[in-house]
Amino acid sequence: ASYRTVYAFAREMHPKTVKHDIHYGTAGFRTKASNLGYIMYRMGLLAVLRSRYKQGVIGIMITASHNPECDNGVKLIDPHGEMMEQSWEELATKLANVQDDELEATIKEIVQKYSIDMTVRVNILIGKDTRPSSPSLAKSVVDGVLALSGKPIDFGIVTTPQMHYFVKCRNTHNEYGIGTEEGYYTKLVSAFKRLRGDKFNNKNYVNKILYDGANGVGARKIKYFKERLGDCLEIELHNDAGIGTGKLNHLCGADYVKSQQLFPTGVPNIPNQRCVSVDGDADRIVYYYNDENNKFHLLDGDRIATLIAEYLKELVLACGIDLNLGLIQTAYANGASTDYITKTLKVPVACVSTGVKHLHHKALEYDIGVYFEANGHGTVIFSKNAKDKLNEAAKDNKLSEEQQQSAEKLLALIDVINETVGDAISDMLLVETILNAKGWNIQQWEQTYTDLPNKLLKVTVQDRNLLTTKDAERMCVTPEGLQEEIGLIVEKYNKGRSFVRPSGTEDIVRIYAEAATHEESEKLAAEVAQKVY
Ligand code: 16G
Ligand code: ZN
Repeated sequence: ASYRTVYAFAREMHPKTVKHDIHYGTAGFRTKASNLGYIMYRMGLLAVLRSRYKQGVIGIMITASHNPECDNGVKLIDPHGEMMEQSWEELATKLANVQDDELEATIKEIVQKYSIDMTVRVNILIGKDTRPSSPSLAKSVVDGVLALSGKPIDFGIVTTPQMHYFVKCRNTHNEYGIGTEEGYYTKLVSAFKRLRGDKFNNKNYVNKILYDGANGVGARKIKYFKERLGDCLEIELHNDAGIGTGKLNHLCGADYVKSQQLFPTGVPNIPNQRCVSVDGDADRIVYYYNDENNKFHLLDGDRIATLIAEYLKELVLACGIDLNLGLIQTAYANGASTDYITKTLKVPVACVSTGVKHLHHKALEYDIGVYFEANGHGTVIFSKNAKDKLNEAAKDNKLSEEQQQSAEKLLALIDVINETVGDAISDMLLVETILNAKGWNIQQWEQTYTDLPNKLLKVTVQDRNLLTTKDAERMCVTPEGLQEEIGLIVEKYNKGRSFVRPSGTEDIVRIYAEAATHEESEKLAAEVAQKVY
């Protein structure tokens, strides 16, 4: 009987309005909000199926991250708090694109294929960002969940990483943390305070930061942290415009700052002042400052990753436990950062394809896996082995006091970190902890290595899928001959490196180039772009 409801609901309230197919891409479905009603409804249906199949709580996040305010999107979160498994992305695409009257048959197919017991009672957690379109899209999701007799639990406006955290907590019976907003703030803030102790300032480190909330959910949620952090860390909030002002991500936020390499609007320009920007759903963060000559300096995901990896390596050495630490990057990582990590820090680096799920997956292979995309999305994950060993070490009186304390510090760091996915605010607390521990200002952090100048271009092509790549997107396979041509161009440049890949989120091809000087990197990118047309 519930299948009938599915169709009736679809026909009457959430009819398919878009003719062409849309795909569950790197970050779920993402397009103009006005085209998403039926997609949301169908993702509500899919979440119930996935939840019954996995016998666990599934999350749905409604957001289009750094995209303009008129866009929206949706992605599903698996029980471990990770992004939905890849094999089900195809099901999502299929379910999204069938006609209304094919919905019931498609659901039956999935139920049969995966032997899903449709009598299991399931909870679906729903969260949304601050976009004006989000409330009505959330209602469509709820209808989908109800149509298959699932129980929707609405978390209201939350960040993407909060949603991932809630899902993980609910599936681990609150062992990972309490699965509420309050539980989240308490976990992160108390660990942060434990690490900071009473030394709020240390040598060149000053405990004040300017925070660009991108006029989105990151601005809202940082207030809960401010209240709880008190004098321990002064966060000066900027870009906190209300819902529907059209200012979300506009000339501000992490994506703007990183891709334009510009200081955001709405943040006061104070020379040498440490600043951060988060993106529209607060899963990305970048650091930056303007110097006394008003020159802009960006410290992106690569910088954050190296800072974290270096500090974790020191602590692991200090506690004398044998844990393997690795860093995961994508082809977009600045060559200078990769050099610094492998040669100076002597931490092994792996390179994987763009997209958080690829990085996360690879990071699971280490006891401590640090992963970051250059754009500022990343986190650290710790294996069960690492956690067990650290817990033992912290209590082991045969170890020296220094060893025990290092183990304790690592355990507190684990609690500051949102292991489920990149989390802008958690990452910020982690970076602030490390800078405080080292007594560093942002300039000292920047001095660890010098970025190679780089340029990112995009070109529109007839069919971006004609371009295929291998070796973590660093080489192209088709069109035939293109890789050789790129190779010949790159050779001409001092410290040149360039690659091209089809975007997973836009109908374009992206070109990345780096070289010894700014001019050369621009010229290299332009030359390669010529070959892609
Ligand atoms: C998505 C990915 C992000 C990646 C970006 C690349 C997630 C949650 N987000 O936003 O990691 O950097 O796509 O976009 O996986 P592109 O394919 O258009 O270059
Ligand atoms: Zn985001």
